[in-house]
Amino acid sequence: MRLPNLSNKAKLAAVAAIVAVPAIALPIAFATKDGGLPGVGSGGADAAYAFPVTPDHIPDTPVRVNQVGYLPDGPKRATVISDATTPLPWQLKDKAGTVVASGETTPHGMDPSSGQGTHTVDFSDYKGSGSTYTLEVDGKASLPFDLDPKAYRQLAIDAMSFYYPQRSGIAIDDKLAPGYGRAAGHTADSPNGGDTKVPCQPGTCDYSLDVTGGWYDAGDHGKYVVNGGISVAQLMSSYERSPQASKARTLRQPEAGNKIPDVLDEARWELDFLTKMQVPAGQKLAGMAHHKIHDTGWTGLPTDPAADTQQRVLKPPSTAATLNLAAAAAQGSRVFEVYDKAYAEKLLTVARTAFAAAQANPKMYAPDSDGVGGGAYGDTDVDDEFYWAAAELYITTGEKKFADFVTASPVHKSDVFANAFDWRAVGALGRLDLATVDNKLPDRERVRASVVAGADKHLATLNSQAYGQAYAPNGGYDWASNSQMLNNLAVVGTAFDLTGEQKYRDGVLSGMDYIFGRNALNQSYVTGYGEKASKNQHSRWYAHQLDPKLPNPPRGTLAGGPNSSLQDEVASAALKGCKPQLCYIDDIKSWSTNELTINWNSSLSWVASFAADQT
Ligand code: 9MR
Repeated sequence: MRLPNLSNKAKLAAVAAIVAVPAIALPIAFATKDGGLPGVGSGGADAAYAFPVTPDHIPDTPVRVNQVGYLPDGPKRATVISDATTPLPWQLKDKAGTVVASGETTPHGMDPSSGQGTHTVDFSDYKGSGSTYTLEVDGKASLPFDLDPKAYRQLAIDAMSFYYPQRSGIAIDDKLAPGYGRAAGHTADSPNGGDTKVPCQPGTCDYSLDVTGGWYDAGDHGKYVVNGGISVAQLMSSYERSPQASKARTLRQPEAGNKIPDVLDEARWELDFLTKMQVPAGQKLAGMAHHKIHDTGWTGLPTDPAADTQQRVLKPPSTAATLNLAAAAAQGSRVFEVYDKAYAEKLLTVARTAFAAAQANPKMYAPDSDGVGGGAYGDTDVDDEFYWAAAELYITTGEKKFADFVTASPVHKSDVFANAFDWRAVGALGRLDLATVDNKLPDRERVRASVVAGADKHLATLNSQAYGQAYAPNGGYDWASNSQMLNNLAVVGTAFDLTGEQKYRDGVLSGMDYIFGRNALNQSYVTGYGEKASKNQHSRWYAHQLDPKLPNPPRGTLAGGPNSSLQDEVASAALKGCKPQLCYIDDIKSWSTNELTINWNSSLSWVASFAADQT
């Protein structure tokens, strides 16, 4: 269940209660359910805690459920840690403790992703609704959860409202984002002069650009075109799959109420920044996009964006960034067409110019080695970026030359769903849009079938896993495994949109359970959602763990999640030898397992809005 909004005092009482009671009595401490937003205008120091963060000591339980909830007409699955080889009895109890359904678990055996003996429970047949249910197996109770048709409605809003306090170049209004108000970051009056006149890396070009605005990438102060592009694209795709629902969704942002869907207002904030990263006309590489802009050295934790004193630098253009800009701007052009024709035209010009520049400079690769002061985002295979950009330009313009480019691309017939898509592998973004957004590509039926085939594979994966996750890499879990599995769920969700087949809807809903607590750590990876939720994601300004005066990340913030490579010191000290699912620690210094980013919240936003629409 989502924790109720509480005042500080009430929260402390609830925390005391939760710590004092055994797991089985937990529901009583959380008998109140409230789906509302924290009071707008309630700003000030207290407001940072307008939603309760997880107390530090949640009693553990071997019964792992989606701590947020299940849709009454959706699948309801859980996992139990047990080495028993025979089925165990389970009971579903309502708030009053009455048994409303019962059955037996299915032994699933040793789960390689966690090293745990597991059983699964399926209580989908129970169609009741209400708050504070628990699942008991062998006398042990799960954390409480709701059965609620609206279980995901607020999440879709929160996941997308994550972007406003992530904005650069604008003061964050505490009335709109209570507890998150802060001065504008990287504006002209910033200690380092901000992003108004950022010079090129010495020796690469001799101009400066105004690259103010956009979103900070993650917990750092950098802004990176490839990551910005896929994030904004995913937000725009959530709009394109469901314009009506998007229009009805009010986000916490200054533009709310301006007659443009809020998700598009948020997208525009980033599109404007991406556009500023384009090399101006008259310069040697005109039309290309600079790969990234960040500090010359890593800023420390915590550092408010407005307090950054380090020199900012514009990194050289890259083909990947240029094509990313082309794709995002082309998509932006068509979604803004009905709201702002002039802006749509401007974006299309940007996209065309970028695509042509990339064709003229097809091998300007950003190196993996450039990771000081900001992430590298290196990429030496840009066939997929070319494909995605051409696909978006084709869908927007209908021009044959782009269709020809798409159909001639080696990516067009490759299995873009073999692995999860991300900032480096973007072919799937083009394929998904070619399948779902109206166009006349000659082999469109084959394109659509390829999405369904990709979804079938992810569905088979999630149905085979003890914890139901749509992710089973060979070997360990990758950086941002949570985003990867959510992106796999987006493919499954798209198959539902294409076919209307129930199994795909069930797959998405069931796959989300992992993110919200049906996992080896009993961990909800989304702040403010679930009894035991991530709250210390790596961030320079949501650094509550380091400075109690600062807030935790806003609710609806996704943590990157288990990463077998343990690249940071905290994770490598605490988690050495971990099984993939256990390679996670909710510590602000564990940037390789516990960061927050714009592209991970865009995965969450897409899937959450899909789930919200299933009511
Ligand atoms: O998300 C990125 C991940 O796929 C890469 O493996 C990793 C190392 O290059 O970088 C991640 O991106 C980080 C970026 O470089 C800087 N901002 C924070 C990002 C999330 O950790």
